[in-house]
Amino acid sequence: MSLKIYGIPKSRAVRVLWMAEELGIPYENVGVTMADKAHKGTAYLAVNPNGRLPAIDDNGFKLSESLAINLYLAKKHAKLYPKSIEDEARCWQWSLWTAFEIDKQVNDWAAHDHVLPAEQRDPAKLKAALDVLNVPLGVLDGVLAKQAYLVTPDAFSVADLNVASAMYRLIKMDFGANKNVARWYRACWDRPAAKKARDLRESS
Ligand SMILES: N[C@@H](CCC(=O)N[C@@H](CS)C(=O)NCC(=O)O)C(=O)O
Repeated sequence: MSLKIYGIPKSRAVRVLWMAEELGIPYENVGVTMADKAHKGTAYLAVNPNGRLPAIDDNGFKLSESLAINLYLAKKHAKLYPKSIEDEARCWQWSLWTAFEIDKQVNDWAAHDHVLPAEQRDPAKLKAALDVLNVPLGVLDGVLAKQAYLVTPDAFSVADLNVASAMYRLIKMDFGANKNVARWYRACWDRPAAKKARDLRESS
């Protein structure tokens, strides 16, 4: 198998699994976990010296950072990747935006909504996390009020995949006034490849 995707589907590897499913390429999911500290073991550190999931080994080419991996795979297989340099830059913009504006914020909210054991959840921290998260969600809503998808106005691209996949833990969120986010989020996660990735995650 030429493409190895490291990381159990319950990790951020779900983002890359979604991409691989969209591309319809063969891959092997190497189920490195955090539970047994395999992500800090010598074998995995040779793939990703940061000791974080996911990473890939594509025929000897090793890469980490889920969003960068997806940009690489989409460009390599010429699918979900724009043709113009401007749209390519917009895909980078949305991917960096995801890393800085959404990734931590989603996890902070999810921790106190459903991830932490019930007795450790704090309603005050949940509200504070929502207040922070609502700022980028409002920005996203404004963009999606004008177009169906983030970069190519009427077509799903790697930009949508990177943003929506990083929002996995909002899957049960009521987006409230952010109705354009709600519509776009459903459209992204209703894709067959997204459902496959979600199944892999939820059945593992
Ligand atoms: N920015 C990285 C974040 C990777 C990351 O933090 N992954 C988590 C699992 S979802 C991890 O490996 N945590 C273990 C650790 O930080 O030691 C990416 O998007 O790939």
